[in-house]
Amino acid sequence: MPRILTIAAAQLGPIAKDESRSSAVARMIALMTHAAERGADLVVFPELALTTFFPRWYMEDQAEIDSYFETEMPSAETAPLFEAAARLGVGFYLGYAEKTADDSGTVRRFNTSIIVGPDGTILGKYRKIHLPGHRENEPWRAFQHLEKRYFERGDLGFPVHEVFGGRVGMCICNDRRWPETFRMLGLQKAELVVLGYNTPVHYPPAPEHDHLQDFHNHLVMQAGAYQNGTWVVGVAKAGREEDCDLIGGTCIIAPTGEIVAQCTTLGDEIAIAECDLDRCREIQDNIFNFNVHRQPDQYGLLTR
Ligand code: ING
Repeated sequence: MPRILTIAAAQLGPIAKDESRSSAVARMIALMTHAAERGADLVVFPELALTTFFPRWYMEDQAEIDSYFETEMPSAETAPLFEAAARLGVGFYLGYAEKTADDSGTVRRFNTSIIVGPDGTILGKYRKIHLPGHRENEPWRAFQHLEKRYFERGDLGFPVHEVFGGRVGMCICNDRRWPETFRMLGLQKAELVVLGYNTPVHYPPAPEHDHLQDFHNHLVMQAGAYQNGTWVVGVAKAGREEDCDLIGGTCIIAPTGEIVAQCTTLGDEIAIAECDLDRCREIQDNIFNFNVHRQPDQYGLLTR
C-alpha cells in the first residue's frame, strides 16, 4: 500500500504591521479550506506566519517586541485555525514567535514551528537553530534583520517525528541554507522536511547577490532533498511587506531534487502535490545509502 501524502504548500502574501492575528488566521483558514477541497492531508504555512516579519525593525521596548510573540498555542486568535484543521481533517505546519518560561521561570523567546495533526493536537515542535542577521541596530541597512537580537538559538535539536504515516522533520528559513540541517534530518531517515521562510530580495551585506535570491532558495532545498532522499516543502511569506520585497518561490520538491509543484504569484496561493513517501527509497537505498557509501570517520572537521 503506497504511502501517498497529499501536501499543500500554503504561501502567504504580505502581512501588514497593523494586521491582526485574526486576519492572518482567516487568510490561512481560506487556504486550508481550498487545500482540503483539493484533497490535502497536510498544509504547510510560512515562518512567523501570524504577524509581519518584525525582525526588520530595531525595537528597544520589550513590550512592543513581545507583542509579536505567542505566549500560548493555540490562543484565542489561533484556535480557529486548529478548529478548522480538525473540522477539515487536515494537519498543518505553522511558524510563529514563541515566548515561554522555563522551569526556573526564565523567559525564553524562539523562532518556532509546530506540526499539528488532523485532530488538532500538536505532534512536534522545532525551534530555529540558524538565526541569521545581527544583534545590534545597523542603520546603514535599508532594513534590519535582528533575529539574533529577538530570538534565542533553538534548544530542541533537529527532531524527526513519526507522523502522517512517515518520518517528518521541520526547519525554518535560514536553516535550509545549511547542509547540516538536512543531513541531521537525513541521518534520522526523514522522508519529508517541511519549512517556512521570509526571505528579502535585498541582502544588505551583498547586494550583488540580490538577483540570485530565487536561485539560491531553490538550490539549497533541491540539494537538501536529493542529498538526503527526502521530500522538501518550502513555503514563503512573499511580496512587498512594509516596503520590503520578499521572494516567493514556494515549492514542493521530490527526493530526486525535482520541483513537482510551485507557486507563481507573490500572494496567498497554494501549490499541491501527491507525495509518495516510498520514493525516498530510490535515493536512500542507492546513491545516498549512508550505511554503504558514507564515510563519517573521515568527516571529523564537520563537528570539530
Ligand atoms: N531570512 C533569510 C534567509 O535565510 C537571508 C535571511 C536572506 C539570508 C538572504 C541570506 C540571504 O532566507 C530568514 N528569516 O532566515
